[in-house]
Amino acid sequence: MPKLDICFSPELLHLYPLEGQTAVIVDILRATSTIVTAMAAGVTEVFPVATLEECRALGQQHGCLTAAERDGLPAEGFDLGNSPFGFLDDARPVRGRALTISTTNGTLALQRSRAAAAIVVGAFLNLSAVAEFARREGRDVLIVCAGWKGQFCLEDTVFAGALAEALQADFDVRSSDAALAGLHLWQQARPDLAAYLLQSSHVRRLNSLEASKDFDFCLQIDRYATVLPRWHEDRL
Ligand code: 3SL
Repeated sequence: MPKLDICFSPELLHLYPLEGQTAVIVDILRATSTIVTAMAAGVTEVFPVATLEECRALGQQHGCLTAAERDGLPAEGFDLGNSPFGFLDDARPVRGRALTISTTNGTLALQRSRAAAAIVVGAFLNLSAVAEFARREGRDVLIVCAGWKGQFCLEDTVFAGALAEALQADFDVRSSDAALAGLHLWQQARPDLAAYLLQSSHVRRLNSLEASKDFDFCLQIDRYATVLPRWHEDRL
């Protein structure tokens, strides 16, 4: 039976053999939720990059939309920040456009996971699409939590537990303490996900930055149940 494990931070990735695995990259608040929303809104392809300079350069090279965030705030000089609502605004239709995006932790986690055999973007918004993909591929799964500047994040780990639970009939989700911890946190959080995650430090950070409506949006399970951003060469 293939194994499922959780890497709590990109800083720990050197401890995990990514080769041959399916990597699910998670930054619930907000990068992976935003990427899923962008694709659901009709963005054709996404170039996730680590630095603002790359984001700017790729935007010019491909003539695509640019989105960037640093420390929870939209970075200056880009079309969009990192709010999913930026892609749902009728005044700025995104359908048919390509996008390049750079965020503090999420796009970095994606870049650092590139040794994996398959890389997909996971969020509560597309939980079922990710679970189905992992089942179909049948490889070991590593859920990579983007965390916050190298540190553990509650919301990413709770999502990892939800995915572990969805896959527990087909994957060994009990031989790693990290996966067990994710499952336990999800079981605690599930009865009232929003109330549970209100305790998280990033939620407090976002509230203080007046991005709290993004919080409720990003916790919707399977709003985009068939959207699956998957890495191909240099883009999703
Ligand atoms: O770090 C990231 O990738 C972001 O998702 C952080 S924020 O939610 O935009 O603050």
